Amino acid sequence: MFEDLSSKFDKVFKFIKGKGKVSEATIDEFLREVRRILLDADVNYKVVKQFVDDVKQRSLEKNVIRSINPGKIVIDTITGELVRLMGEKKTDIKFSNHTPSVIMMVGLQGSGKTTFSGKLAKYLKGKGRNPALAACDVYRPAAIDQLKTLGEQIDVAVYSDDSKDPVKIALAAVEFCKQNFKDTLIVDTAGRLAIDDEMMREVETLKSRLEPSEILFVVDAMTGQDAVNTAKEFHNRLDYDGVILTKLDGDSRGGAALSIRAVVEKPIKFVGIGEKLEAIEPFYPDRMASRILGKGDIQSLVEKATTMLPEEMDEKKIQKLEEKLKGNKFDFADFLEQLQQIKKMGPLSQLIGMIPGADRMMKGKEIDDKPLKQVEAVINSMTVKERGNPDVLNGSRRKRIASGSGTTIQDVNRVIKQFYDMQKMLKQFKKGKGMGNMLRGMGLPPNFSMK
Ligand SMILES: Nc1nc2c(ncn2[C@@H]2O[C@H](COP(=O)(O)OP(=O)(O)OP(=O)(O)O)[C@@H](O)[C@H]2O)c(=O)[nH]1
Ligand SMILES: [Mg+2]
Repeated sequence: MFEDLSSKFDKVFKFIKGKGKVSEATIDEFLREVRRILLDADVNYKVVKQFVDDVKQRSLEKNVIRSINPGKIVIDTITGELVRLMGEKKTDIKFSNHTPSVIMMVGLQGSGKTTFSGKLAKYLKGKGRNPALAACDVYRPAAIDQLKTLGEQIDVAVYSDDSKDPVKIALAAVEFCKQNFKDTLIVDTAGRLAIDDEMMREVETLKSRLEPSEILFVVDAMTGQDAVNTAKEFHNRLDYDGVILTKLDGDSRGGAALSIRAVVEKPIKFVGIGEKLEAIEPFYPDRMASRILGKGDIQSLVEKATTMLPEEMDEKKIQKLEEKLKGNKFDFADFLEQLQQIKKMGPLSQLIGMIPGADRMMKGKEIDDKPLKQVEAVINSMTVKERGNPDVLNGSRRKRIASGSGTTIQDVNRVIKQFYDMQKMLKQFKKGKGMGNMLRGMGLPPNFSMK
């Protein structure tokens, strides 16, 4: 996410960090560079101007010119201003005090409304709510089926009928919720290629008839400044409550994420970071700033791991693992289990982005889950005896495993080395509690930095 932006900031930060003392001219030179970086990232030019002016003024207020550590002052100010730009605090979904709370999705065609409806339903279900979905896109022939398929995947009821009238469908869905004790109704609406009056009237009518507790404007982050413009137009007509930024997993330059809040004064509530239903994250301005500045997002990583642990790795499993480690019995079967844990957390490319500095390190490199799959294939080609006693893996066994798993001897050797590395690392965690347990569940190295 935003690798380009991060590496440019990194470079310009190095410039200012190297200065013992600065003049106002140096600050201006530095800020001109910052301005260029933001414009290159497709941030709205008015937003950029305000941002740069604010950073300058605050830095001067903090006496940056007299300071012996001007770099720190400027960088801290930029960090703070980025957070402010994106809205300071995470903003939650609002629910009404009668049921069902209605959450309505609006946005252009292909922005990700239907996908996000599914993601949100799954997310809210995980938070203990009992949602249903309403299929109000009556124009695109496959739209209803698309939502139904999503609903099936997450075991959430989808209300649809063939009345061809979105308002009627939505009102009937509200009744459906009341009868079936659903506390939340997520309404998926139809998109258009561009803003047109008919679509706007339709969503306006839906708004006035449904009185949603929340209208979410869904927008594709990859569309940059266009995203900001449509956000504004929708806002003028609908006065929605929050923005959903989708496709942040693509090579979005960051412009939409950084401009939208300032332009429409509505918070970004969630981001979509993939096509899968679990690829949703609440939007935390401070964490996003941290990612943009290449400092990673340890908090989200920790949350991902800890929210996963209770169901995936219960106390018993942890205890069993601990006993195995004590007796030096951590074997390939356990290794495989660890790998599966990591896989459950989502695609590697997503996790990498949360590790400080890793985005930049991996820049331009293809991050795929293939190596993980290869490791799995290798372990799967081992006999039970081999999994339990890795030490028996001599040359001929390795050769057999390679041909059985469709890999090479080198691949098998690498997997075996990784296994021993992991075994070593886990031993160091033997007595570790809390963070240690968590990292162990994730297979991260013990010297993993918390900065
Ligand atoms: N990579 C990525 N793809 C996404 C994300 N969200 C949605 N998509 C994809 O974008 C495409 C369009 O998504 P939909 O949810 O159908 O979009 P929509 O707004 O409902 O589109 P219409 O119903 O035609 O208006 C699909 O192929 C989705 O899989 C995301 O966060 N990341
Ligand atoms: Mg749709």
